[in-house]
Amino acid sequence: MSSRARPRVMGIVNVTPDSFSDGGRFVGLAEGLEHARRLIAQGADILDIGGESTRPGAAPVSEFDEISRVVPLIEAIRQASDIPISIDTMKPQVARAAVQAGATIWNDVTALRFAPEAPEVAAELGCEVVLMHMLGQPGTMQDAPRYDDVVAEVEAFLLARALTAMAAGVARDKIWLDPGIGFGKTVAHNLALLAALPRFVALGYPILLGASRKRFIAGVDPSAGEATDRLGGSLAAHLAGGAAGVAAVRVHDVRETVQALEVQTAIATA
Ligand code: HH2
Repeated sequence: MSSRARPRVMGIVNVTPDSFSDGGRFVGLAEGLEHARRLIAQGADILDIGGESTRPGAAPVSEFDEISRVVPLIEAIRQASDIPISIDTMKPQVARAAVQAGATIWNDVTALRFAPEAPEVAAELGCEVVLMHMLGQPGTMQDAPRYDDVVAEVEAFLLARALTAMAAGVARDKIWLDPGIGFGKTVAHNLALLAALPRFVALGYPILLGASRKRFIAGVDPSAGEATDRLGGSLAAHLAGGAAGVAAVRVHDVRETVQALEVQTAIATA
């Protein structure tokens, strides 16, 4: 029995031509806004706006292009709703422009390592910051990733990045941690991290979990070759997050995820 609230559901809105699971579908401002409105109607608690794909082989995007993609969308969402907005970027100047446009969370898959000034910019912006673990670089991270103890190494990395952020002036209560499912990890590494979610939650920082439609699901169920065939596996992973007490889950399938987490909480509090 538990009275804990369910994780918040962060809906993914990509304004990129090449993101891995909805590639080419939500490219322009009008489509992005329509998608954002749909996710809000489906019960999203947060929207994560991304203008650059981290998919292996994805084309890099210039700072100017990334800002031109995300800022008008953030402004348009801000006009339509007061839902919290996170900006999924590794570039400090994109984060700055996004926060000025109304984002309140900087979601950084490089954990403030992309540019030397990133930790100071995070402190100056005063926003919440998601520090995610990634081994290597997006282009090559899936080339035979190796760990002696994946859970211990990801944990040590995240704690070290939290210390770096705090040393630059980011308040402790603004920091979230994310084990980075799929970022430089084999199927076995991803499963070990999911099994260890209670240990990550016990670190005392809010944990964000992003397993939505990721390739490890096809490692367990080879029939799930297409990203859109992975709803069941995504729900299973995010329910494991709910059971462990993660603060939020980053998903494409908002309605189904909200329903699954609501039922999980209803059972736990029955
Ligand atoms: N996964 C992706 C992007 N950003 N951010 C966090 N904090 N955690 C994640 O697990 C995470 C993330 C995956 O990126 P991409 O390949 O661009 O696909 P999509 O944005 O459709 O999930």
